[in-house]
Amino acid sequence: MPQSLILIQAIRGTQLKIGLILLTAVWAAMPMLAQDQAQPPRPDIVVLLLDDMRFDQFTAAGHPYIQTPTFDELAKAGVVLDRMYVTSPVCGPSRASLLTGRMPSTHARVNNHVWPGTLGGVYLPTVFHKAGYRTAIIGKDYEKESVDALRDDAWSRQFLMAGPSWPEEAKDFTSQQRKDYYEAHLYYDQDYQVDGKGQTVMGHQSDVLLDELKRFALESPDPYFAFVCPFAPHTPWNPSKDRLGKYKGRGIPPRPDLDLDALAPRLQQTAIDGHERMAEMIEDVDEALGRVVGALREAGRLDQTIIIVTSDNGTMLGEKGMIWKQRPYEICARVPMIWFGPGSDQLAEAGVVDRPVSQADILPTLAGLIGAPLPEDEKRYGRSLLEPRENVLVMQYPFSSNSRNNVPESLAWASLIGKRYKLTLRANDPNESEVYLGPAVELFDLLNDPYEQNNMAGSDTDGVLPSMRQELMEQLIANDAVIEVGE
Ligand SMILES: [Ca+2]
Repeated sequence: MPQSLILIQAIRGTQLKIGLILLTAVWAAMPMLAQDQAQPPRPDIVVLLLDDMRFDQFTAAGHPYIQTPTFDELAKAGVVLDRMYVTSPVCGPSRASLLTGRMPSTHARVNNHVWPGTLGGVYLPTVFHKAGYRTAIIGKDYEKESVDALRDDAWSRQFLMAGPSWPEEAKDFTSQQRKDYYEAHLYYDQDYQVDGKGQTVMGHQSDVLLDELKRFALESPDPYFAFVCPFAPHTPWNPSKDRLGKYKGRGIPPRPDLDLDALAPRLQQTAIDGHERMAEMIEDVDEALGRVVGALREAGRLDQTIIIVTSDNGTMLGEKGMIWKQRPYEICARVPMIWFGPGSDQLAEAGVVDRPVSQADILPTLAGLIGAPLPEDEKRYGRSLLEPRENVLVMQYPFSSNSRNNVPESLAWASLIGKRYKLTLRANDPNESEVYLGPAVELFDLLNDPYEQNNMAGSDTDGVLPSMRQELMEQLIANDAVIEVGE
């Protein structure tokens, strides 16, 4: 910074003091002011990643009975990207893509049971940490075994749900004991790992985590980045005691593709419970986030804060006669995406509100916004949301193995999703695994058939299938992914 020597006269009472003080001169500061204005903004940033929340589960998205005043306020003041897709509609691969900008095929966290030694490429909190941000992960941490080497440098604060104080018999991810432990303990009076130390915190998890965010935000010198990951509204569906039962009897919001009769009777009740309890659980998060927003407003920091509300995948609860995620349908692959605060005007102007965008784009967008450009990485799929895409890629690996060493080589299915058309190719099912089920080729006109009920693959009256198929295969090759399909 250029500096000038100037003379300061200070008069105190009758005493005249003359000092030479090294200051930035007024005339020298003028061009600096212009330069400062050109510097990228340094907003505080909160990414709130809910677990399994569908794109239609907040009031502003048209849900018939849920009440989410905080999400709605943020959506109204900011922007809603209505066509946000995850890279893969299941927790592990999706979250790893948000943190790296890579597709599952290139970060290698291809399903929930595979933890690669490293995710490769950049790692979101490290980018912010190096840019001078204080960073925090609060809640569900699903990549810890993939990024151990990076953790200490990446997160300034870790407030993680669960930890080694879990009983030994509940540590096996797939065991009945794990399921029982979840049912009994998850969401209330849980164990947390706070900067590496076990701690039991009383109260509902959504309150505990959002209160931790409030504490972290208010105590942080500018700027901070917080990655907040409640387990809500994931199963087990345990809303706060105050809200439990609020929507009992309200049932499943009607949709043309809702076919409860196609479900076994015991699953019909599960679908109904799921819709009602998830609404209650999302309201818990909304209310807790409302306290954070209120505190930031009171502290005069809300205007400088980006708040992103999104989810790692959607889920079917009776729609299409299924209870499942990991399917290519909109209700699984498309997620809510609210962007509040700095950057929202640019996103609206970029015309991406109703265009398909990828959740892998969040990291490059935020990095560009704070002036921390990412190093070149030809394996990074994500790019700035300010550069609209024609189509987005979604992929799904099989989920049939519990072995961490058994990395599947071929995809179960892959989709190319454009503004109007959506093409899905499915592989032949070698193991009769659930995620493969469905036609080998599906082509939907999302404009005229938003519930994906009329597969046009056999007719393709619009003649879009060959070019979409070619682009899909090219994108898979570019992302090191393989799908074995017939001609
Ligand atoms: Ca999930």
